[in-house]
Amino acid sequence: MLTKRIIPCLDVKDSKVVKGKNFKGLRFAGDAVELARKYYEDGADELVFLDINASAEKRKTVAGLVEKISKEIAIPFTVGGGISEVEDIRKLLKAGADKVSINTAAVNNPNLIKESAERFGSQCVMVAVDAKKIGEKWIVFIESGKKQTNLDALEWTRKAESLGAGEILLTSIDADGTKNGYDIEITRKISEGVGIPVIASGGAGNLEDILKVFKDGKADAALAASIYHYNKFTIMETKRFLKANGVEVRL
Ligand code: 0VR
Repeated sequence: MLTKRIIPCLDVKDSKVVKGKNFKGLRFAGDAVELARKYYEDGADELVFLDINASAEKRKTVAGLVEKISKEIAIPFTVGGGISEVEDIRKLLKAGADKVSINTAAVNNPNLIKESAERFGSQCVMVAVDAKKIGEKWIVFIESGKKQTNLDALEWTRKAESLGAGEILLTSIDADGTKNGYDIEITRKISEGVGIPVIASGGAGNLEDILKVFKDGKADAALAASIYHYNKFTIMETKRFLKANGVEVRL
């Protein structure tokens, strides 16, 4: 039996943790190393670090930050942002990441998923899917939510799985930062549509939202940023609430 995972997310811009709404209006939310240590000590199951304005020249800075954070925590640590080739992944894994999250580059070059899974193992390869509801469909957006694709989110996650992705990180752009709850419908569709773990992301506002994404959304893990950065709840409070409501978690 797998326990459900609680995963805080550090969205990082120029080495500072930031938080916005619907991927916009980013404001300072804390120091990356301090928050990573705080979440680890508070019982996080994993940590996601997302360099949201990644670019080639920033790669070295990110690797340095990854190295610092990996020395502070003893839980699985996923790094994403601007990863576009196998060599980027090798460097980040060497710096201390346990997994990488690939988004834009996977859409532009799906073979990168296959190549990375063959080289490093599927367990290292998370495919991040940022989706927005348009009409009755959820469409995949890339480039930090700026560029709409013609991909249906469910079909894309299935293709990513077939290429070797070990996990899906599904973020609802509509829900991101709103604290109005996760997008349960698309989370459930994708959780039921693939055979690999799905991490729900975007919208967590209270403990009931997290319970709902596990119970109704069928997610394997819940990622959250706002509610933890702004100290609305602790991770331990989250886990105790989930346990009291019948969700198996690691306490
Ligand atoms: P909360 O709704 O605050 O829990 O946010 C969870 C999740 O959506 C964010 O941590 C993160 O995935 C949002 N992502 C991106 C971004 C935010 C700003 C700019 C770009 C991106 O590319 O994913």
